[in-house]
Amino acid sequence: DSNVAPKLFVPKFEDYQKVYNEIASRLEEKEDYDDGSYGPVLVRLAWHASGTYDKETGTGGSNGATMRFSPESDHGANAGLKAARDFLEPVKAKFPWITYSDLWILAGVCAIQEMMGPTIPYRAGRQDRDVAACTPDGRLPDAAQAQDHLRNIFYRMGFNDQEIVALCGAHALGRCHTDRSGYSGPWTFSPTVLTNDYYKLLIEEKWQWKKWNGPKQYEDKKTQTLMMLPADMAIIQDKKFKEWVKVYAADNDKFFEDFSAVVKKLFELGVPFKEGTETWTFKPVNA
Ligand code: DDH
Repeated sequence: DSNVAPKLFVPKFEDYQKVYNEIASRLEEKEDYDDGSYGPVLVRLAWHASGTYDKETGTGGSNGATMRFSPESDHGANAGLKAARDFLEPVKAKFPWITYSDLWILAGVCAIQEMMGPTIPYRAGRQDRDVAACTPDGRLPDAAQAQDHLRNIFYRMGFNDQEIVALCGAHALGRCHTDRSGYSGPWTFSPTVLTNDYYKLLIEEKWQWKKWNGPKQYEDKKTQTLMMLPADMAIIQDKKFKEWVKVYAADNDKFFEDFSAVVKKLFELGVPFKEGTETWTFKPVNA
């Protein structure tokens, strides 16, 4: 019957779990990439896609994946994230029905879970937008600045002090690259496993300025192998922030609980989900 419309493929939970599994199976594919995993840079891609949100104008956020385009891809804060976007291209080619916007966030969720982090509930439904939806430069935090700047940036997204500190715990993961941000080194000794070590190290170690020609950053006095950005140190220099650093340093379960909630909020900023959109949790592959 020629009047029957072709059946549209409507992806379900199982289909997204397949995408999750594909990403998970490829995270450690290239042994010589950084610390052996694409996980950290995928988390950073999802965060920079989301962290452009402005609650006053409703612009920015993960709905759109506008970092595919210049000028947003060229913003200084996004240097190096091409590695993450390129990593996901074969996944997009294998599952062409998923939007880039949903894929980037799914990759962030997958990376956190596969790096032994908490479950991050996920909703699908982001739509890709074109270059006109690119956000202006300057919406993401500047690592050289301190608490006033952090509050300006994160209050604009709609977060409070506790949430700011919980989000910063992501720096347990990954490292700084001199050819990306200019900074150098990892924050923790296990940059591919999510733990509350970032908070413990902030409190327990002695931090000193690193003597080098690069941008101002801290190193741990004991081993001189770990780093903190000025913006990281700000959360123990500020009394209100420091209270939360102490809470998370003392209690990994509390950190995981709050981190899951705040990352879900971050990843959904400004996303116009249809009414009745289901919340899913993906089954970890490597955990
Ligand atoms: Fe971050 N981050 N981030 N960050 N971030 C860098 C790397 C990573 C700041 C600056 C930098 C968050 C908050 C802040 C991750 C996740 C998150 C680098 C190094 C800089 C600089 C980039 C490079 O050289 O490759 C600043 C400033 C802030 C802040 O002021 C709060 C948040 C909220 C998250 C999150 O995911 C929720 C991750 C992961 C990395 C490691 C990337 C990698 O390639 O490894």
